[in-house]
Amino acid sequence: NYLTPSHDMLDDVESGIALEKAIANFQEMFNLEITGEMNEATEAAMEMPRCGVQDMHDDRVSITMRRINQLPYVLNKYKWHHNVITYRVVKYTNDLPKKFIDATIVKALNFWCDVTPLSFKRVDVPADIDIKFVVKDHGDSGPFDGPGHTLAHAYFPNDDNKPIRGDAHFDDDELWLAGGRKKVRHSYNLLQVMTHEFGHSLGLHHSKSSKSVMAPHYVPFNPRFKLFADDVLGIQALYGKRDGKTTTPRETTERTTRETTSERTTTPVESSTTEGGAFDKCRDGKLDAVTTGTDGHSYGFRGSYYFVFQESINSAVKTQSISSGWRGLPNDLDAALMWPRENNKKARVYFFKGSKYYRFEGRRMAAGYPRDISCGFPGIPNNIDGAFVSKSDHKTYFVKGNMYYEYERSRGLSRPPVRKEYTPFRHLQTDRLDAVFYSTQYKQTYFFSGKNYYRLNSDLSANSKYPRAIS
Ligand SMILES: [Ca+2]
Ligand SMILES: [Ca+2]
Ligand SMILES: [Ca+2]
Ligand SMILES: [Zn+2]
Ligand SMILES: [Zn+2]
Repeated sequence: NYLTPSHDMLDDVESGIALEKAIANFQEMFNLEITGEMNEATEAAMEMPRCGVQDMHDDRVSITMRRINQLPYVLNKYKWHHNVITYRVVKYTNDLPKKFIDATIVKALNFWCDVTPLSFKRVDVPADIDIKFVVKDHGDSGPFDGPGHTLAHAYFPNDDNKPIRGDAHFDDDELWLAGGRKKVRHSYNLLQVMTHEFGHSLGLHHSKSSKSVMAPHYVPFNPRFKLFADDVLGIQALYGKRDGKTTTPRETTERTTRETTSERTTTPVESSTTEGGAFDKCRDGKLDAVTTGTDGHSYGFRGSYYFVFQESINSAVKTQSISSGWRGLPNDLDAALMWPRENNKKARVYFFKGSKYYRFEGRRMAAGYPRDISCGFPGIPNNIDGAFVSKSDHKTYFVKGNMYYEYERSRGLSRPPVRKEYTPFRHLQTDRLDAVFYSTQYKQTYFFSGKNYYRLNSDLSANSKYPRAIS
């Protein structure tokens, strides 16, 4: 039984020797002095808010793995044998808006997705990982305990095929927070606890490393929360790496910090422009990507250059190299997308190329990028043509060939992809897009194809004044 909280287990142990051994195990797990007897430090450690999955287990396989590796992570005997893991939200908490909880689940799963070949798909039927917020007795063998102490628990993948395997339960007697600055008793950061529980859902036991996400105790809110090297090694020991990538989160941070320190932000307005040759290249060819920037300007990208649209869509000047204006961004982009400010989320620009995407806030690339589209935008294919937020229904659309992927920022793909004729843009006079964007500057959605660009009337009917040529 994986679910018995350790203190209950201790109560149940009848033999004095077994109790001593259990206490010694607990002390080892928490890096306490190993005495085999209860003392103040041990008691305090047992009372701290924590995960309800038990630390001590006699799983021979995992113990052996740990000895061989000499590492703090501990693996379950079983793992999932498919790479697309499904999840479902069975019951929400009222502590946070549903949209925020949805987005937090995606974010927590993405930590594991980023470093493994796994991807995660939301479904509305019983899933690998069924997620619910519940109180006290909730139908399994691990009733919750009211505010504090046990915060959540999850079930390991198992070979018994029982539907509960993989499921993650959260104690709704806790107050779940988006951040962690509120000084309310028994309030905990949801992202951190979810990431930990999903680690169990995928087959990780508690880690002995206190810095690990898989450490059994709740760690106070950390705005820079992410997987620790030990978590990455643990999950990769089960599932392998993503694309044979060897980057650990720690290496990524160091590299990004260095880049950020030496960064000299260049804005198109301040710096000198390269007109002539480079500009001509933009005039006679198709665009790779267009987007509104977080500054409200309209940007176009082609090959190794970008430019800023001026007073109208066909007067683009101030051409510059992508490497000078958007540090870290590759040439020959597939698409770009701006998600505007929403609730407490900042406006962000996303760039797409091949299987990767890049997130920018202003002109600065966020740490840890590029990431895989299959993690950050589950259900969206690689090598897309364009992406935009539709002004008419406020939905995000990804376009590849004649297929449109309707996407919700917090939940992901909202329905299977459809051909253009089944979308609100069916009157668009082209089936092949190079780039598309909603310009906050011109308050219009523009579709680019070859040397032409299009727009629809406000009721989305065909506009006979288009196409026009990109000048
Ligand atoms: Ca399940
Ligand atoms: Ca509790
Ligand atoms: Ca494109
Ligand atoms: Zn746990
Ligand atoms: Zn439960």
